[in-house]
Amino acid sequence: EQALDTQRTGQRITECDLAFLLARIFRRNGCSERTATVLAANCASAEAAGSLSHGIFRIDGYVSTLRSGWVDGAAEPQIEAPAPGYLRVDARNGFAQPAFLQAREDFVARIRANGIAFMAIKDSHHFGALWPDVTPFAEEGLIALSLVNSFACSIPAGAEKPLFGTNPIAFAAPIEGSAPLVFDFATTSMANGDVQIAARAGRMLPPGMGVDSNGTPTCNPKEILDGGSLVPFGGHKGSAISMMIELMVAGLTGGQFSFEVDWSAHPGAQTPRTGQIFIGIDPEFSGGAGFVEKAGEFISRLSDAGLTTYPGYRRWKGRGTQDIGISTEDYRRLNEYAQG
Ligand code: NDP
Ligand code: PYC
Repeated sequence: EQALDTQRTGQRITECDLAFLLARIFRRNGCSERTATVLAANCASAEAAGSLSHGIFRIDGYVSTLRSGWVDGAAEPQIEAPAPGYLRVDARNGFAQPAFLQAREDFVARIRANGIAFMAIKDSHHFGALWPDVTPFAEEGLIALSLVNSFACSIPAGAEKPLFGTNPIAFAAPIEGSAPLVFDFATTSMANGDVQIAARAGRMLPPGMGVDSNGTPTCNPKEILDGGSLVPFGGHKGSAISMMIELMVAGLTGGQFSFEVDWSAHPGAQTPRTGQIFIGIDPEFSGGAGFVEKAGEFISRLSDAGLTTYPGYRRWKGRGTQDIGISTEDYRRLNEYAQG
């Protein structure tokens, strides 16, 4: 309430106040308390970490999607365990993160009991960063890998039309005496969100990011968004990883491929209705020298080799320490959504 009552403009706000404001927006737009809290925390933490493609920039898209009726902000997921190491979660057209959190405790128990477990979430919408999903596993001493498919906006290497989503991959592992190793990125040359941000700012992209509607390489983000396409990162290699993500996520959840997402009956919809998978491993079962100690040794060798940082370290070092700068315009818009 404090964040709303204060007539602050173009100033700094704590991550906690931002999450509070965002949760109110989600609730106002049809989300249950649980969904609102989870999505708000995800979005505020992305903004705090400087991951702007999935921070408050996304709120317009969340709101227009919720208002379009494409997603159910109050969905109640269904969870079943067809095998001791396999959890199937049906998000029932809700957001992926609350469905995941509902099954998480059971999933962790299965990882610890079996050494490894798999979770397949289907009929879910993931519109945020993945690192908030995987990082807590590493903080609990576990290894996690998560994959998500999205909507067709990336042309497979050698193909002529978009078929893959931006298909992010996220990995987290515990490191003795240091930050968990966490990487999380789109398997396209860049995230679709960053293309939209560049288009809004009137900024050209570096070469090699995508093509226009004729398949001609372009640096103009508007041409990529308007009938054009991104390309996978790293040519045929990234394309194969993106292909694996499509197959693993749609195939193992029983959900949709990115190219099957059809939101045409819901103008304003932006959140892909697909799926998410998790593989969790308990390194306590590895035997020999402990994984976490070996990981610590590995990181110090990387440091000896001249590496000054590693994925996950920057965010871990800055956690909880900084207020977030929000422009006057963004702050006004968020408050309008929260009240309207
Ligand atoms: P980036 O290209 O920005 O890469 C981010 C990753 O690379 C992070 O793990 C980051 O670690 C690491 N990294 C970046 N620079 C360095 C460096 N110099 N040294 C070491 N590590 C580095 O990511 P994207 O733009 O592709 O994706 C951004 C976000 O978008 C992700 O969170 C992703 O989940 C999300 N996304 C979500 C989608 C969805 O369907 N929900 C679709 C596509 C993307 P660190 O954080 O420590 O800096
Ligand atoms: O930025 O590529 C992206 C994206 C797709 C779905 C959610 N984010």
